[in-house]
Amino acid sequence: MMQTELDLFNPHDPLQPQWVGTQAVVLPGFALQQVQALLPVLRQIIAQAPLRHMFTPGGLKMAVGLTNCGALGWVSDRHGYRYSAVDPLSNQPWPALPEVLLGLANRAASLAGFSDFHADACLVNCYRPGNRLSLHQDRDERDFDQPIVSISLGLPAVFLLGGHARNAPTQRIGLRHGDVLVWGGEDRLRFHGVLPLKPGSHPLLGELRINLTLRKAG
Ligand code: MD6
Ligand code: FE
Repeated sequence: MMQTELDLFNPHDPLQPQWVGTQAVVLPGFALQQVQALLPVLRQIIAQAPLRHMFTPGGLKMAVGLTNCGALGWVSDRHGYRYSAVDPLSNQPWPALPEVLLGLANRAASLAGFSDFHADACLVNCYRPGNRLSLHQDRDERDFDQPIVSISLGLPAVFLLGGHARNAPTQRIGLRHGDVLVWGGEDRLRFHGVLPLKPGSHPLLGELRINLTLRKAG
């Protein structure tokens, strides 16, 4: 089925923000108009700082491919999780955070009620069918008053939004190509993850889902 047909049979109104928490909102299709500008920029970032599979502190290799752009990048290895100003593969700064991404993130954050978002880091996560992201909290950033803006591209995924305890019930949120999720405030430290990606092929990205999360890390 073509993307346009999928959109026509979309179960929810593509324009209506969906609040999934008191300070967490999905903006369906919010990034769609920027996709054509984003893809070459993303390609450039990945050429400069290649996707890689990082190791968790416990020694497990992450299934999701990862890279970063911005002044700070999230890294994981046997010593732990942290933000680093240099790419450990090259010992060079990460690629700059492109204006097209910053502008999009600021507009999304404002709509969600966060009008002074100052992103300095963008984590690029690349999923292939079968890849998942286990439940976690994002707590390596300095200022939890700053929100996180998450942009989904390519294959759809089911995002799990939990509570403040790992064993709290989770809600399932469908994230499709072009959807933007903004969360912050009292929702900022909720556990979350991504269910195994279903097989499929996206017209623009193929057998891939890319998630961009912009944060103020430093
Ligand atoms: C993903 N996202 O959607 C993984 N974290 O592939 C995250 O881990 C995430 O989307 C914090 C805020 C928004 C997110
Ligand atoms: Fe996260």
